Amino acid sequence: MMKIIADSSANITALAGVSYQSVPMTIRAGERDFVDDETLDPHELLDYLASYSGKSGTACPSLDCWLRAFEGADEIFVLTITSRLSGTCASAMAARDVYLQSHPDTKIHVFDTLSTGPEMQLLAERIAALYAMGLSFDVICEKAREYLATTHLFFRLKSLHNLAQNGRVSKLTAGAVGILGIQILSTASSEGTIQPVEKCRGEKKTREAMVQHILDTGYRGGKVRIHHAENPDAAGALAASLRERFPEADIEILPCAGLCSYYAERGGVIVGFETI
Ligand code: X90
Repeated sequence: MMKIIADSSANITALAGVSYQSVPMTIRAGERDFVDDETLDPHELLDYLASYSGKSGTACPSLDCWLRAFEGADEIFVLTITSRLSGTCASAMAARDVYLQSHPDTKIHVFDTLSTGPEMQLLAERIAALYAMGLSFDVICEKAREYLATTHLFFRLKSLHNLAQNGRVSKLTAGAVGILGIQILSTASSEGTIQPVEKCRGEKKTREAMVQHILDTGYRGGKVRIHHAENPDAAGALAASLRERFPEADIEILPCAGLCSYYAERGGVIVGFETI
């Protein structure tokens, strides 16, 4: 059996036509641990965080979580959030090594996506499509890696507080935000780090800047996946702007699960797209 497994920052819990499993991260705030699985309500998480002024943080999946997810499959594709911002990839690689000792015939490939959310969704969908074509495990891995080099991620956040509090962006970068009405537009760099690209004021200008960066990066009507932290209006308006230029584009909108809701914060929008 083949299986695609991704950490919960991919924001998907199922994938058409294949066996898919999400492995949960954890969000910690004071006494409370929020496990980022299907039972987590991101709305409740965001409300709780808004009312909680202490320190909060996150934790990557344990080695055991991965081992349990591997069970029963013999061709396994693992997708993780960028290794530059999380221990998730290292934990998956360690689990792979342990698992292969007792299951030497199992094939496991770990993709460090150097990204998160919608770009992980695109890669998972691509792997499912390559598998449906009947290609071998190694060829799927090779083509999936090539595909990953043609997808990109942009995101707009109203606050970088949680990213800065947890050392995922510098305090200097974060300090520039937090001013009312200012949004920071950033991208996932080719090294898998957060790279701020522009400060925007106002909804329309932020959307226009995002569309411009997407076009400048080489978007020509391919797939787009938009994930948002309780901001369906901004996600919908972005999709509409892209459809004005590319009416046939395959665009899907999904709400963020817990991990991305925590870091993107309420109102954040993350977009992944193809340049092929
Ligand atoms: O290991 C852990 O505790 C998880 C740490 C995750 C840190 C970053 C999460 C970012 C989520 C925010 C915008 C997209 C960032 C792009 C990355 C290159 C969403």
